[in-house]
Amino acid sequence: MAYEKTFAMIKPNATEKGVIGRIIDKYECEGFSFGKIEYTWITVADAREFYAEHKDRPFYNGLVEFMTSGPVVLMVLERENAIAYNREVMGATNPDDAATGTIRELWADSLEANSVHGSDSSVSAAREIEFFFPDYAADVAIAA
Ligand code: 3AN
Repeated sequence: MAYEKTFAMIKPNATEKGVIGRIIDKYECEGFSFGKIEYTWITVADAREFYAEHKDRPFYNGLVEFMTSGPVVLMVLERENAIAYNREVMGATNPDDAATGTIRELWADSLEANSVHGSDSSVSAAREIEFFFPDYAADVAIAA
C-alpha cells in the first residue's frame, strides 16, 4: 500500500460543539500524521468553489451557508492508504448509516452537518490540498 496524503476538514458543527480535540485524537490514534493543520473560517466564494460538483443539487446553497457559518479546521493527513482509510474513519456521509465508532457516528448532527469532510479519491485529494494549501502542494509530491 502506498503512503498517501489526503485532505480533511472539521466542519462548523463540530468546532461549535467543542470536539476538535477529540477528532484530532481519533486521527492520531488511527495512525495519521499532520502535513498541515489550520483553524480558520472559509469564505463563501471558497465554499462555493470547493463544493462546485454539487452546484446543481438542491442542498448546495444550504451546504455553502452551513460551511461558512463558523470556524473549520483544514488538514492534510498522511499515512499508508490515507485516502481510503480516512473514509473508513469518518464513516458514511449520512450519520444514520455510519458505523459505530466512526467520527460521523460519534459527532455528526445531520446529513449536512456531518462533522468532517475527507477526500474521496486521489484526484480529489490532489485538488483539495492544492485548493487550500497551494504553497504546500507545490512543495511536496502528492502521492496518488
Ligand atoms: P462526502 O462528504 O461523504 O464525500 P458528498 O461528497 O456526497 O459526501 O457530499 C458533500 C457534502 O454535502 C456532505 N459531506 C454533506 O455535508 C453534504 N450533503 C450531501 N448530500 C446531502 C443532502 N442530501 N442533503 C444535505 N447535505 C448533503
